[in-house]
Amino acid sequence: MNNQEIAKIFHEIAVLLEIEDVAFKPQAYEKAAMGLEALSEDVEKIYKRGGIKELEELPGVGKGIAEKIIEYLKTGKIKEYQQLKKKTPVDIEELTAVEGIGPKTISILYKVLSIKNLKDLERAARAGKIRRLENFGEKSEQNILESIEFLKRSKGRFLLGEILPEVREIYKKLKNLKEVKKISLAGSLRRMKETIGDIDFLVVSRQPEKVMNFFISLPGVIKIWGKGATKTSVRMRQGYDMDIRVVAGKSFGSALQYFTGSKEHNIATRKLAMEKGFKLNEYGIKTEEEVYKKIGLPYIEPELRENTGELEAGLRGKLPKIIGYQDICGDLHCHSHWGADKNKAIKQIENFVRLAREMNYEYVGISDHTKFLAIEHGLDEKQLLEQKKFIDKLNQKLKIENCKLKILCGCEANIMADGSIDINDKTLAKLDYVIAGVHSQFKMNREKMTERIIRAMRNPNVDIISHLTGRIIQQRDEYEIDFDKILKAAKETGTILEINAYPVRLDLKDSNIRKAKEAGVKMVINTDSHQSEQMRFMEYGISQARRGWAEKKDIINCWSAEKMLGMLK
Ligand code: DGT
Ligand code: CA
Ligand code: CA
Repeated sequence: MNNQEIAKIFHEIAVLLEIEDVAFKPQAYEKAAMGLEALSEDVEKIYKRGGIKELEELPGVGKGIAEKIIEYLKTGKIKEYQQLKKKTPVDIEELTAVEGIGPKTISILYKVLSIKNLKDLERAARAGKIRRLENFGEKSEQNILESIEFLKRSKGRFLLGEILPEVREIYKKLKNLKEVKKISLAGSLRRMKETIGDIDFLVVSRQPEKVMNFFISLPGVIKIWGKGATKTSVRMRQGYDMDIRVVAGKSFGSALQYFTGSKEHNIATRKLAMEKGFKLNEYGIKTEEEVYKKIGLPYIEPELRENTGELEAGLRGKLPKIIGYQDICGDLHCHSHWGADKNKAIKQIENFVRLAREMNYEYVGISDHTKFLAIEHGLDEKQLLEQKKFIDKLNQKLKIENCKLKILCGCEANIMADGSIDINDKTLAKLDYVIAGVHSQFKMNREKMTERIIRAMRNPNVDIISHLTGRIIQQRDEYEIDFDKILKAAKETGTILEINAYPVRLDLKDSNIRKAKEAGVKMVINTDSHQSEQMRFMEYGISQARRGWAEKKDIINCWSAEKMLGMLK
């Protein structure tokens, strides 16, 4: 499609014109670019149908810009852009990605130091050349270097599970501020993405300066990228950035909808609005519900806002009723380390039980590693049965206390290279349930790995498959499998797939979950806790399931003990 390519050129023209100190035109190009991004029909088609007249009717497009569009359609280039680019031949996309670098800075850097791209910039900063420029100093040079470092490291993204607890503390502080009338998280954090680029707060206040002053003096702030009445950005000691935006109460809904994103969802909703004959922007609507209602949609949960079909589903009244954060009845993946130290493990199990009661669970399952995993002190057959006996006794004790919690005894066995399980069937059959997962030899080819897992699924004692991708986020890639084939086998054998809630793992990505649901394969959300407090990770598994459109009927630990145990038989 031509639209996105022309939009990109227009964005760059806007920056280049600003470098030239041209008034008004940059904003016009910026507006036109946004309009094009939101357009569903290719401009070429529009032009062929209605000529320049119809182009001029597009949002943000006047006569001058319409001519540029035609020039591009006819020649594949835009002369003005090429001339501007000749004068300032820099990589605009790369340089504007550095915090604090805008058109004015790009211009100075190019004119004085011939800096064209990120590499040039880093070299100059390291050589101490930036600080010698007028209006720059050691501080801005340091800022630039730090921002480049940040861009390089893990592409600047952070784990949801690492960030969320810290951000909640900050959220509380902001909420308690008397100048703050309303507050919400926005951006990828509100959508609960597995990794987060930066953190976005949205606030309603009549005294933005006070809010901004409080924000920049929060403990942990090490740098202020910019401070204004409507937006302020800071860097935290932990390495991530936080943005805060202040809006008027009457615009809270539209602003929240906009800043929650995703960008793709926004573009699609704005397109829908335009088709209905009005313009959707960040202003003027009080609640998100009203925003969606205006475009003929029911409320869409933030986790679904990725433009992967949620708008189409909403229009047809077919949005899923995704599981809620309070819908979980138990956790089936808790490690007690029975093989390492039995006395400690007993205490550990008691801790799991205590927390499970606190979390109002109906059941909690202990699933220790098995013997092949020697480094984890995996249990052999004898130890598994011994643990089962202990848990049976503990259950009796709970029953006497009139406690509704049931402790289940399972294991997390290993799927060997040939697909066999490292524990004999007789023992597996005696446990309440069996999880099996690949914990070794990840580098098999796709076909072999798929066969390996399917063979494990065909073992009638295996109920749940864990670690189906084997990835460790930002550390280890997924192993290769034919996911569709696995789904087919899971459906056939009634095997349950595990959504792992552990923050660096999150085996089963949102896209996997969505496919499993569509295939009618059941899933379980487990924390893989190695300490009782980690049972609180459940939330990250739930958010992953929500992002995968999962409903209560898809997730077996949203079910009562009776129904769930029936599934494990
Ligand atoms: P992140 O920070 O990379 O994890 O992802 P987000 O989604 O939090 O992105 P961010 O922080 O850049 O922007 C917050 C929201 O603002 C984003 O989800 C949607 C909206 N937004 C930002 N830039 C654009 C844009 O160029 N076009 C549109 N339509 N929306 C945007
Ligand atoms: Ca963000
Ligand atoms: Ca942001």
